[in-house]
Amino acid sequence: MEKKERIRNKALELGFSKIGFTTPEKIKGDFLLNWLSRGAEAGMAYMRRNIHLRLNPKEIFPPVKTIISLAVNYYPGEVNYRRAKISRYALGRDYHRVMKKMMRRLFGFIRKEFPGVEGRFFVDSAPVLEREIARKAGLGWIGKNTMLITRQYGSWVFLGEIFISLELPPDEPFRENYCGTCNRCIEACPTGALKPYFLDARLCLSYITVEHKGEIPEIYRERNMGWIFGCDICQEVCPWNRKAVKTGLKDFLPRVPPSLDALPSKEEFEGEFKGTPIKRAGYEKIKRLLTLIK
Ligand code: B12
Repeated sequence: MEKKERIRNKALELGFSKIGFTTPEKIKGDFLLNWLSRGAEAGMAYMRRNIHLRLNPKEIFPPVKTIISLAVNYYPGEVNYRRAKISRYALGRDYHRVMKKMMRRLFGFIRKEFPGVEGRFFVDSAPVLEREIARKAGLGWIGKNTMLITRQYGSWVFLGEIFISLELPPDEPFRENYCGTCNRCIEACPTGALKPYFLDARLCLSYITVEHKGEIPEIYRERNMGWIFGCDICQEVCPWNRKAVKTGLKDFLPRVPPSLDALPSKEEFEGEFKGTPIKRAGYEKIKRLLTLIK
């Protein structure tokens, strides 16, 4: 069997939904520079650091010859939201941990099959333009809501990469774009954070609820639509997410209720949300946002 085929089969066996192979050449980064020049990264100062690394994957891991891009479907099935909504990506176990574990296994397999191969794997954990790399590896296209959208699972996928020193023939990049004239995500965003293929984090409910430190901006008070951790609106309205398939991974099934009806005590909060992304927001912030939701 071809080398790529063996890796692909193992990845699917381990629970990955999609896999693609690409080369680590320099990425044309106009979109990143443009995004930063408009201040759209808001308070995420780390996005300004290491720009050269984001655009030059080889600088992250010089021996790299091939980047393996991996996607995992995390769609938790239908969610009945009430007040104080938690976005779907945060309902299950923390994806960083889950994906790292899966990637460690896949990399272990690669090393066994191809002795001497060196590598590194990342999920959000390095300055990597994960969506653009996934597109280049053929996994899907980048939609107007800036999400990487796959034909089979829509945009409900997490992304991760394994950089390896083994040279493999790259897959065809995804060149089509199936957003067409649809603008549902742009129209649905309650804060006007989205323009086609551009997201202004200063206005994004996901940024405000998850990343933002300090005083809660006025726009959140006015238009939070009930989101207290993350926001799924630009994905919920996407026609490509209509036929989403429920994840086959138990780790991503909801472990916590999707809506917080009342404020738990600090101890309850820390216990209940242990191991999920929401704990990272911290009790005080959730408590504050709960007083502001409509
Ligand atoms: C910073 C960050 C955020 C920020 C900023 C998001 C953003 N759109 O840039 C905030 C906090 C708002 C955020 C929110 C979310 N995030 Co986030 N985030 C990241 C992170 C760490 C970096 C993204 C980045 O580099 N942004 C800078 C911009 C310039 O790059 P970009 O995202 O690739 O988007 C640009 C391209 O789309 C580019 N572009 C590409 N092709 C084309 C083509 C054309 C024609 C044009 C004009 C432009 C264009 O234009 C965009 C500029 O806006 C990544 C992990 C990673 N290391 O990549 C996760 C990541 C993007 N996030 C992820 C997720 C799940 C989310 C949320 C869904 C969580 C939630 N439910 O609340 C939301 C979605 C909001 C949204 N619509 O993007 C996933 C996305 C998976 C996917 N299928 O795309 C990632 C990949 C994490 C992961 N490992 O799975 N996130």
